[in-house]
Amino acid sequence: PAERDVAQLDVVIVGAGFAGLYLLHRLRGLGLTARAYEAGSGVGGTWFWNRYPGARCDVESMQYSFSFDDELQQSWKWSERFAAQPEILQYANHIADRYDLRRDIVFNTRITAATFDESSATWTVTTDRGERVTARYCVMATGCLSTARLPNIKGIASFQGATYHTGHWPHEGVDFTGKTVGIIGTGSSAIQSIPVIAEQAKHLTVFQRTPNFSIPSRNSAMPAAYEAEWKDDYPTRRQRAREETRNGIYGDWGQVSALEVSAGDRRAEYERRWTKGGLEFMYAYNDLGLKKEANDTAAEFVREKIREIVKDPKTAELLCPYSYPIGTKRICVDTNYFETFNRDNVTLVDIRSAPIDEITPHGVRTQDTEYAFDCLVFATGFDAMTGTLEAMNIRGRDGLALRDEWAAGPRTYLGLTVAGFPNMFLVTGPGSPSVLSNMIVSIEQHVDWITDCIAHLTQSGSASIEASRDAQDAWVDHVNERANATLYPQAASWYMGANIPGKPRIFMPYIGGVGNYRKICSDIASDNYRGFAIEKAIARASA
Ligand code: NA7
Repeated sequence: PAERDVAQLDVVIVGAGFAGLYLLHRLRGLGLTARAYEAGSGVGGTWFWNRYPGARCDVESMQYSFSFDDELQQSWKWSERFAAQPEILQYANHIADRYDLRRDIVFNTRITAATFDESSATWTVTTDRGERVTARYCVMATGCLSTARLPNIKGIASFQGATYHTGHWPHEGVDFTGKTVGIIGTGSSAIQSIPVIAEQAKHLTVFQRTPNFSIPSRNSAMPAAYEAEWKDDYPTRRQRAREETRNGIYGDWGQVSALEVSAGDRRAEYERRWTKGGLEFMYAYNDLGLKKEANDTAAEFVREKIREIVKDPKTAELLCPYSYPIGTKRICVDTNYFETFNRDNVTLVDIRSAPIDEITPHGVRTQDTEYAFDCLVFATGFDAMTGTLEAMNIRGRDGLALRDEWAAGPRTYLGLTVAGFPNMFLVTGPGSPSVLSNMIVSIEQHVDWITDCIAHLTQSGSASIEASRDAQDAWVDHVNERANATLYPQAASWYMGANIPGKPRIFMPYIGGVGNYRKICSDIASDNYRGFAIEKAIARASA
């Protein structure tokens, strides 16, 4: 074979985003040899690739940051309440430098395959540079939204102007000054970029298939008193976020049903939260994700706001979401999104009623109109949660392909492991809270659990760990049961795989809450890794 063996390690890590970085740091602490392979030319994962204008995190920076090192969290200074992409990328680079991680990261290298060898209980991963690396453990720190997806619209390759996908934005940036621009999609990436592109472009046309709920962020420069209050109380707040919340975000969580209070009080509460801004709007009552009637009160409040903000009543109505309960598709957080539709240089086109027929060399043709553009922006999302894993040729026991195992939807034990794939771990995999949570909180929990598990195996002289089919089946049932008790499966969302034609419709993340989930994971580990088979010695194949 043309491949060359380049290394033998204890652990091979795929990806150098926040998960891969923290893993490297923790594994080194155990004295293990670990190396991360990264397709990009730098660290940061999501924040390395998604450089579109207006990209920022919806979780406040005081919380979207690592908590494992108090000196780090005390010394790092965020400039805004919601940091923008360049600052988060700077933070990722700071992590890499501070813990001297770069010497164990191989950049510009994509893992194309990973194969488990039963006789030695090791993984061999293959890179797109023809290298082969062998390791006892393989950890997929590949992110949940890392395979960008272009729509399959006829003629897409024929467009002669510049095209961009928000998830693969050019490093040098794009200047839209004087340009006529079309953008397809109105998800979170579009909602963040549209106001910024509109300020530059000569004209921006937004092609909307499904309107989205969005809450104003009320972002600002970081208030010094706010930062100090957080830093003083960090240990308590971080602990509460981890252990007591549904999504790993410390905040103002309402404890009562929306239906228990008077219409007047409810209105005042929504108003207060809308004025404050951010995701906390969705925490107003404890049943917004559970009962349609409760959910309707919040949804209608947001629709009223859209009608108030957007001056043209027809445009306002088109921007109002009706087809799914609020929050069951990823809620968006914006800066001037709805306001942007009051600009003279912005047009909203409803492609639900008149779909796009084709992309032409000069623009977009819908069923009733032809539009000419200098540039086209695809804000069309990702093959979420499974796309990146399935794009690799991952083979476990008996040559079993992960792709085949997951043909009817992903199956995992705890979102951390897969039966038939010993010694492979997933960080924030399907079946874990992942995308329903503050990702950094979930990443820290997964990395800590994985590192503790590897430490346990190493100390006990074990060769392999593997989830049992029974434990996995029970976990998948539990994940589905929890999802079905909520309103979430009612939306055609990427949580459900609904954005990818042909992808099985399964609610992929675990909705039982990060606090509960953390406890389940810890209990399983303390109970001698319940549901896992641990092999003491390596089963040597006869020569
Ligand atoms: P999303 O949230 O998946 O949004 C993709 C958008 O693109 C959404 O509005 C889609 O409409 C639209 N889309 C996708 N395919 C098409 C086609 N074929 N035609 C027209 N419109 C299309 O991706 P984002 O990048 O915005 O956000 C991803 C996550 O990143 C976000 O949730 C945060 O967690 C951060 P649809 O709704 O399917 O009708």
